[in-house]
Amino acid sequence: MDNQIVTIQTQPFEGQKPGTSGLRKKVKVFQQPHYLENFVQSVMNTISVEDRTTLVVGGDGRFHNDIAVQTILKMALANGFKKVIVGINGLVSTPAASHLIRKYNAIGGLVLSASHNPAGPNEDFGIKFNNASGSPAPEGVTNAIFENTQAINEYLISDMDAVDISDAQEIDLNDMVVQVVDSVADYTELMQSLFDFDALKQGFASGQLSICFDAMHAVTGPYAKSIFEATLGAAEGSVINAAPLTDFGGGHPDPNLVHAKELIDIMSQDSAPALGAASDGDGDRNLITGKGCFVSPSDSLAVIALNHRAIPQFKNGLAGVARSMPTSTALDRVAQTLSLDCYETPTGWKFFGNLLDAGKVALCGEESFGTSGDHVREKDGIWAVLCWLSIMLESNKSPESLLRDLWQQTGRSYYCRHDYEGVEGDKANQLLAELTDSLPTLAGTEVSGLMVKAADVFSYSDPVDDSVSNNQGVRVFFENGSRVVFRLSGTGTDSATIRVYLERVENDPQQCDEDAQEATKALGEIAKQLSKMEALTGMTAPTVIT
Ligand code: VG1
Ligand code: CO
Repeated sequence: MDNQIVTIQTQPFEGQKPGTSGLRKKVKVFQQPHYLENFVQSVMNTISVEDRTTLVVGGDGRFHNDIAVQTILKMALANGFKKVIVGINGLVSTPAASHLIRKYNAIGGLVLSASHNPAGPNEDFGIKFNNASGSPAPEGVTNAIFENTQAINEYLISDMDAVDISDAQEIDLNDMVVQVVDSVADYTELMQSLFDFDALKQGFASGQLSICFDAMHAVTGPYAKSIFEATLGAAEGSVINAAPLTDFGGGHPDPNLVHAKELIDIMSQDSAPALGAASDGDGDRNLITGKGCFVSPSDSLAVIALNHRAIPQFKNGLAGVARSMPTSTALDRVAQTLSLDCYETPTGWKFFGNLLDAGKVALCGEESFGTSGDHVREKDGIWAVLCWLSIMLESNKSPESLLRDLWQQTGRSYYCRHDYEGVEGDKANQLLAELTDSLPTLAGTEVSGLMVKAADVFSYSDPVDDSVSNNQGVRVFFENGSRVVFRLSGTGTDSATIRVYLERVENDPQQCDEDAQEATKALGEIAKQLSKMEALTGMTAPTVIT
């Protein structure tokens, strides 16, 4: 194929700073001439010329995915990459992308996704760089990428025609090979190597297992159909909303109680299957529910840790476990019971990468519906569902009774997250700043009947490379074991979102049956009071409660 490498003059755009999980902006922003190209060149500039071997590219299929994939192919060629692995039609879920990077020994990957954010011409797009271990780039790298975006004055691109990526095939472009892969097949094979598919298949055949999996019209539909229906024999129709759409059907593919309402309704009926699950836009998040029984993500993580022996991947034991700081301490209590090391990291999967690479942990999770093991370096929705199915099969228990076992053995963390969305950026920053200023005198004071034990701003020292990440959220601990955490979201595309995380620990097994939202209501009021929420933002109640 004939092509010329062209050097295009450009100027920096403001604000190309990767957030919690890559660069996320409105599609309209990404559609500006040079915008995507500047960022991609800045990523490539951080990879030395001799390291430009294999690159993985793929995304969640949202609007603009196809155009971005072709742009990246042209830039990879122009920047001297030898090979690009791309999913058929540019579709690859986030965990599957992490797997492809590892499987094909790539130097890294560009993952196109804004996760659960809505998609379409007026909605969101995103891009992030994952390193050679398949992990979202750590802060040192994202900072270097950002510095590049601030100084960039040219990028390299080929003028070749669009590459046909509609079928699994190898295309030789002389200087670079484009290998189009069936990532659904690759990922199915990976899951097969981690779980006992024969046993699960029998579980479905005997009726002990049944599932409703809501793919929310996003990228996991084909993966879920391949694994649950075609391979494990779940009834046809077990996967709902299975066709990926560029606008996710106009919905909000965020697997939580608010947005996965269709699934929650199915699971509240008498005819509900044994397990209900959903995943998000890019397939890294998961929601777990039994019949009329929602499992909070923090509890899901703790149940998987407690029952890890039922999961073939962990049959020889767990190296250790980790959770993000706002995630409930249910995991810590399980870790203590099982004598496992337990790490606490800042929000965002990139902080688990070093711990996983160093073999210090093999199971990680976040309160935001993220769970995964050491088989990839991303959270992995379908994997978490397979963990639950394996545990249910071995124990012959429902999600509800597995939850009760957890609470009986280790007490319950009543947990809730209150999101205050649509806040003006300045006001959100002011709220956090004033709250931070109030911390030194908070310990020892009483707020609405609760004594404050300690309060701080969370700072993380990575035990592997000693890098330090400051300012990772405000924590207020109370004498009775309750905790309130405040932080600003780093994944939004316009206004700010203040996240308030509430946890109340109940050690009495007889007192574990309350509704979580009710049980944390008083803490929510205390959080509002402490942060002067109403006075500073005008908001009297959260916009989303999960
Ligand atoms: C949110 C979650 C965080 C998660 C991140 C990316 O970040 O809180 O736990 O890792 O999204 O997940 P933030 O900064 O908005 O709180 V995903 O599935 O959106 O890639
Ligand atoms: Co996601």
